[in-house]
Amino acid sequence: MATLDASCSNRQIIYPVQTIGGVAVQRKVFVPTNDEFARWTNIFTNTSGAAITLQVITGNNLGSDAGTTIVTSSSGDAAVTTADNWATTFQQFVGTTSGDPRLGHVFGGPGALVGLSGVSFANTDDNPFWRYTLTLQPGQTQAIVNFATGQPSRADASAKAAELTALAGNASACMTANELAQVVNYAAAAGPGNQSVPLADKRILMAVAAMLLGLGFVALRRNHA
Ligand SMILES: [Ca+2]
Ligand SMILES: [Ca+2]
Repeated sequence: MATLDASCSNRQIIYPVQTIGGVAVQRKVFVPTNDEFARWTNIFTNTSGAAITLQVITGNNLGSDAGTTIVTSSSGDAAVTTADNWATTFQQFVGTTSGDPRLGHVFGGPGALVGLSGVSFANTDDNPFWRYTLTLQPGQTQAIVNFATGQPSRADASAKAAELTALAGNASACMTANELAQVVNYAAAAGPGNQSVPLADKRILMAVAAMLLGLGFVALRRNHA
């Protein structure tokens, strides 16, 4: 059963560890009171005696349905690729306004040890997903952190997404030094050792994050922003 993180003023939900094919998996979800984002920390520990390479894949339901429209990405274009650190989307306007917030999706930070190994992000599809490939030595732990932000304007969504790639300040609140050291998809977090080890054991692991963004971000409206 999930519990609230008392050391984080109950602003973080801690999910129980599940073991999947020799990997212990745990998720923590944090929503601050003083900023505009949700943070997913997914923690993977190799509990087996051999190296394991796994694919970590997010699953998303943005709530923007067939109106899903990509605004931009960290490279400055509307094509989301594995080279991007973030992307922003919104639900295409009907009439003069959209009741949905503009969304920012943060995959990682520049210069990180581990970037995206795959991404599916397209207009009209509100179920985008992206993938990381991790290699864990026996006993090793690595963590992947993602952020989502809901904002009143497209420009605000892009600005907040770019800010979160630093994984600093509010973005790293309620993470221990040990947890930050395990994060591999943000350079600022340092991350554990290198990954240049032969792939002894290939497995597929789907970490499905149900990012039901609409639930978290209501009452944000602005015409054509
Ligand atoms: Ca919607
Ligand atoms: Ca791009």
